[in-house]
Formats: sequence, structure tokens, C-alpha cells
Amino acid sequence: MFITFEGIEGAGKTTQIKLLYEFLKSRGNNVVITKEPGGTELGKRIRDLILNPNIDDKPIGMSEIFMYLADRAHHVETFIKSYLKKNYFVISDRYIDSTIAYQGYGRLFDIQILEYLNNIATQGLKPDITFILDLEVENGLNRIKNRNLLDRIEQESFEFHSRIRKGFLEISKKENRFCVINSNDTIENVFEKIKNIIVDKIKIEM
Ligand code: T5A
Repeated sequence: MFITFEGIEGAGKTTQIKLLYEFLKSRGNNVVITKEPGGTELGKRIRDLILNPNIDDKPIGMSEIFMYLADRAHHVETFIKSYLKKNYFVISDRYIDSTIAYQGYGRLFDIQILEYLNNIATQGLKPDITFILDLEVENGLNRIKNRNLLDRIEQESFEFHSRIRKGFLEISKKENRFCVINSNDTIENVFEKIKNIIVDKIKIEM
């Protein structure tokens, strides 16, 4: 079972993924957590090239797309597929939908081309369930504002992040795998909703 979490900055993905991991583990399942960019050793290097705000020669939009895709192609082939073959629950913090939301709706690259490139990079591998954690951009950015150093994309404008939120909500209407969760709630309440959906969809023992 391949589960992905998506959403704007500060939506609470990392927090909820940890809770879901503990929940599934405590019921005896094999579970692994990963993320994009940076789910592999190569990916960690790519992540730094994309997100480090202190690199003088910053990637242009097109280079950014291909770096995310390079990270993804490597991640799918060397990590995700091998755990899925071993019947693990694979939970990824971001995947294909972030490229559509950030590079498509955020940077205004052609969405059909991005979908095509995603398909090549992943060899068509789609998640079984994608949670989109949704909240107001102000709230998300407030949650992360005290971090020591915001990365290159977190430093983008309010308008950029607003387009991304809108993008995720539009994407969510396209396929049945999406579950939009209002994350403007307590951590416990958000997790309760996620847990109920997982229990219902995969009929695991409570
Ligand atoms: N990107 C990525 C692209 O542009 N294209 C792509 O194809 C891909 C794959 C990745 C960046 O790359 C971009 C998107 C991103 O900008 P990242 O470091 O992985 O960078 O950034 P995020 O995924 O946005 O991670 P964040 O840590 O910023 O957000 P999370 O994981 O959604 O939030 P989380 O769980 O760390 O929570 C943030 C804070 O809020 C608190 C937490 O305790 C924490 O302090 N919090 C709550 N507070 C109140 N109520 C709740 N319900 C809360 N839930 C969490």
C-alpha cells in the first residue's frame, strides 16, 4: 500500500506521517516512511541543490523541475518499489502531486507536460491513497515562521503559496485516490480523520 501526504508548507504532513507510522506499526504491519525530495542518498544531495537558499547559482524553473524528477525517478526505482514488493506500507511525504501544485500552479509550467514527465519518472506508479492536508496559507506559514532558516521555496511570496493551495484543491477533484483533510484543527483531531479513512479503506484490524 502506497500512501502519500501533500499540502502547503506547514500543513502538518510530517507530524501526521509519524502518527500514522506508529499506528500501523502498533498493529503489526511493516511500514516505512520516506519523502521527496531526499528519500535516498542521491536524493539528499539533489534536495540540497534545490532547496538550499545560500547557493549563489540558484536553479532556474526548468532545472528545478528536472531535479525533482531525477530525485523521484531514483526514489521510485531504488526505494519505493522494493518496499512495495516486500508488502510494506510505504508512506511518502510528498510525491507527484507536489510537482503539479508547485511547478504547475506555483511556477505556471504546463500541467499536461508535468503530468507526462511525472509518468515517465515514476514508470506510472501512483499512490493508492493521497491525503491532502489543507489549511489557510497564513496558518501554514505561521507554523513554520520560527524556523532558523526557511528554504528557497518556503521563502517564496504569499501569492505563490496561495496558488499552490488552490492547485492542490483542484488536483484533488481529478482522481478517487485523494482525501482532502482540513488540517486547521488539533493534531489529534486531524489524525483521527486520517486514521478512520485508513481503517475504512484498508480494513485493518482496530
Ligand atoms: N517541492 C517538492 C516542489 O516544489 N516540487 C516537488 O515535486 C516536490 C516533491 C520540500 C519543498 O519542495 C517543494 C515543496 C516544499 O517546498 P520540505 O522541507 O519537505 O520541502 O517541506 P514541507 O514538506 O513543506 O515540510 P514542512 O515541515 O514545512 O511542513 P509539514 O511537514 O507539512 O509540517 P510539520 O508536520 O513539520 O508541521 C509544521 C509545524 O506545525 C506544527 C508542527 O508541530 C510543526 O511545528 N503543527 C501543528 N500546529 C498546530 N496544529 C496542528 N494541527 C499542527 N500540525 C503540525
